[in-house]
Amino acid sequence: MENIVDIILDAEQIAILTHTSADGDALGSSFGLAFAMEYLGKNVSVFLEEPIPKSLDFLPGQQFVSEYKGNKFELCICLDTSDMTRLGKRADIYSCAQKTITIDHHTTNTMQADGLWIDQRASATGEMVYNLIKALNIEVTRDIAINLYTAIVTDTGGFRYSNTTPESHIITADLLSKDVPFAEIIKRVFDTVSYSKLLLLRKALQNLTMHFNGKVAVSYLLYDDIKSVDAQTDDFEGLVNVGRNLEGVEVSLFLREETKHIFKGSLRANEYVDVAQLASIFSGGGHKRAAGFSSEDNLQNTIDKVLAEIEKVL
Ligand SMILES: [Mn+2]
Repeated sequence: MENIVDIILDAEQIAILTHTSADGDALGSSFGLAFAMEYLGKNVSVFLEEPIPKSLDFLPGQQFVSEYKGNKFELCICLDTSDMTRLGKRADIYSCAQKTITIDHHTTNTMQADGLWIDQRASATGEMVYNLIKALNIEVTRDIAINLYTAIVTDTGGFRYSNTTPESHIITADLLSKDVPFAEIIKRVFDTVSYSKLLLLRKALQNLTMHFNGKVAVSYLLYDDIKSVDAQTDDFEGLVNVGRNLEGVEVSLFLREETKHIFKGSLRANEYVDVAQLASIFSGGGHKRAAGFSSEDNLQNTIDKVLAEIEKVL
């Protein structure tokens, strides 16, 4: 972290990036860090691939979001992003920057950087950003606290996932002391469901199948199903958990046809299957109990191949 602090202190213009389909940890970490960089007098911009999802539009710091005009940055900080493909169309901002920093908690991180900080024990990148802000001697303001709280609470599923640690709670306790409206945030990110998401859930349930004596749940959404309900990117969030939460299930696989003939796969495990390992067989990655991959094969082949790999580890 010392190296990262030095690189930050040396730079004037800073770009902050996070992964495509940015979630609570991605956006909360980015905006939280952007406020801290502004406090240090830096010229800071956040570049996103897509518009901010409705469930996260309460996050302060959206004034930092800029449109990329092709300029080169002194420093680019990449957050919560395990590899270059997850930067989408913004990969050049990172590769063209004079200096780079990557801060992430994914076990499968393959990024290269002048300052590389990977901590697999961190429940969220937001935890790491919190520790960085402390190391920079910056006061945690309410705006920073709302962002980092959202980052940690979303990546731990409301402190319910096994990645939750005493450290997550200690950091969150400090954040809550900054008057964070936590009940409203929890309601917004976990309990509020859009009508289009409800329609997708109905379709996903119709497509649900069980395998290996109920140990594996598989579901999917096809491109036309998704188009027909005018789905938002965050409408898919959590659909994989429907299978994971079924009694007796160890692994849940959820596939969605993101663009015609390209499937985005999500894998979740409950107790013992390492889905990061499974996802890596299909050039994906993630965490032990939550991972993802992409497939350009057709639906049935994709399901068959993943099931064959799951069978080996069950
Ligand atoms: Mn994360």
